[in-house]
Amino acid sequence: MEKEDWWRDAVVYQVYPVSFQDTTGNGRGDLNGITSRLQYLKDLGVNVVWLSPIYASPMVDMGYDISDYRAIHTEFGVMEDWERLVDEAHKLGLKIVMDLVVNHTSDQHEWFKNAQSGGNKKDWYVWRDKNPEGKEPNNWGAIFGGSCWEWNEQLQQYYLHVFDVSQPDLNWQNPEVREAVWDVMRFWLDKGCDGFRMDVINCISKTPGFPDAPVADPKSAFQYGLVHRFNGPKVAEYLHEMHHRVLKHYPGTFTVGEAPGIKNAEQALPLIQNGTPLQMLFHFEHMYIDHQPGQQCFNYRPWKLTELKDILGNFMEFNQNHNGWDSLYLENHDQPRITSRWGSDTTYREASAKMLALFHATGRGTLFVYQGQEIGMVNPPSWTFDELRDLEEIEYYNGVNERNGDLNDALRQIQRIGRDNSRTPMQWSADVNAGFTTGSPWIKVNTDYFEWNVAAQLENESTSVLGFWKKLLSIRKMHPGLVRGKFQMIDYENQSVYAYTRTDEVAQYLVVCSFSDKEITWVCPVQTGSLLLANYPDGDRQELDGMKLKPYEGRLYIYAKNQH
Ligand code: TEU
Repeated sequence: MEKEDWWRDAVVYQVYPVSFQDTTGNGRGDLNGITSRLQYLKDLGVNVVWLSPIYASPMVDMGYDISDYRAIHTEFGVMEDWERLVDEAHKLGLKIVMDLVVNHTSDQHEWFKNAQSGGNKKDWYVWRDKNPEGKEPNNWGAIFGGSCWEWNEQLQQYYLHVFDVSQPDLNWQNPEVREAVWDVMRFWLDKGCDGFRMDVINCISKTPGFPDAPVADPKSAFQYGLVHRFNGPKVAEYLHEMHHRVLKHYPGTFTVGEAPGIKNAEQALPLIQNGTPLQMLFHFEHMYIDHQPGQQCFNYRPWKLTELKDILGNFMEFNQNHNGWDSLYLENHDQPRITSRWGSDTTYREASAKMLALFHATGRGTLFVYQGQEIGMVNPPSWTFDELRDLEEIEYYNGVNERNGDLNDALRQIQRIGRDNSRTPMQWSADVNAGFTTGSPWIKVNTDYFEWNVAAQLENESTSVLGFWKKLLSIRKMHPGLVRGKFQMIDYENQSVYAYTRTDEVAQYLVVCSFSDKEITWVCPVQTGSLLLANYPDGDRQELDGMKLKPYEGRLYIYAKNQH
């Protein structure tokens, strides 16, 4: 029998369908491609597969702009392909989680087409008159640039779009909208879908009265772009309604809500305590660590390891004391590759990819692995403007251009932090286009695929990043203390070593991760025990003055409690 809270132990693998596996030769991944790789995912040790959106969409925001919630985007396949994918997944004991994007629709959705011509669904979206000066109702900027308000000539009103102009926000205050969303959810759950990742779910309620944001220039800043547009007073109420109307009738359904702008665990708790209304959230605090406050991600801010410890440590410690639960992610389709970001994508690529894997997979929470992370994929070394596909990067580049800014620097920032870095095709083999497509790929393939690919790493499991991930996931499965046990940070002040223990009735685990690119010595303040896993072959060097840690060294120790 499956445990009621099975989702705590789950290892979720995020598939970005358009970049995963093409079977038609059109250069874009598809559902049959995902089905063909399910055995690979099973062998890796995951048990849930989350699909980024595969619904009908004009693809302005790569499927996060949905034009029909009940149809499959034609380039991904047809409904029978989805059904086969789910059947095959279930046969292997894998669950399929869908992306639920219901803060906004595409402007090509029938609902919006009806609304913008003044039909009976007008109030399904958010409309406002001009202000007394004949301008936009307030100074809110859209996350992808420009104002949040778009004028409609026919209705003589503006509609609200927190993201792109082609992504009008649904009006969640309207009970008909909520009813329509519950129906969409039931539709997929009845068809065999096992749960949802809910896109920007804390955006479904805005600050009442729509007051101005504190920053005058509405074009500036992503994080200010969250103020008043996210975390309105009704988020919890709507999600509890979702629970009562839908989720509780489908016990065991997996739920994770994406929640940018949730600043700490206290703020998250009402949405996840004891797994209701949602089981967990994706907060963004560790992902914002290298952003200038109040500015877009493209503006770099240096950071210290203790800041990362503050963010992640506080979430874990608070949640374990309050029946909350963490989601653990270091990559997704909106973030650059973690090995490039926090590790080294040159000299110490393999070591740092493994150290970050160890760090990631030994946290207290549900584990989310993004496609390609398991083989240590990295950002491509450079991007030209013509190679860019992501609207956020293109808007940013155009903005720099308009201000006569430094365009080479813009491309460097995009290479460092832009969203296309994680959207390059999955590197399956050394064959043409990394085995992703026989056609012409929709986005460039990282040229390092000759060396860095799944096939090569399967052949060298004893040394490869992929082999390391497999070991890690099987260890996590065999040692529940690493998932559910108590988390305790140790040597907090250290700016090079991130170390903690995880403890349950059976054992105490010690995780030691060096974020330094130099060899360092570390004095361990607790009992170490015996080595379970390390990312260097001779990874147990201890001398009287402490552990000798190589660049990006990571170690996992176990100290059994019945030991003396
Ligand atoms: O993301 C929300 C979000 O806040 C990020 O996209 C953010 O803009 C980015 O990380 C800043 O660099 C979700 C989806 O994951 C994303 O792909 C969509 O574009 C967005 O919502 C709109 O649906």
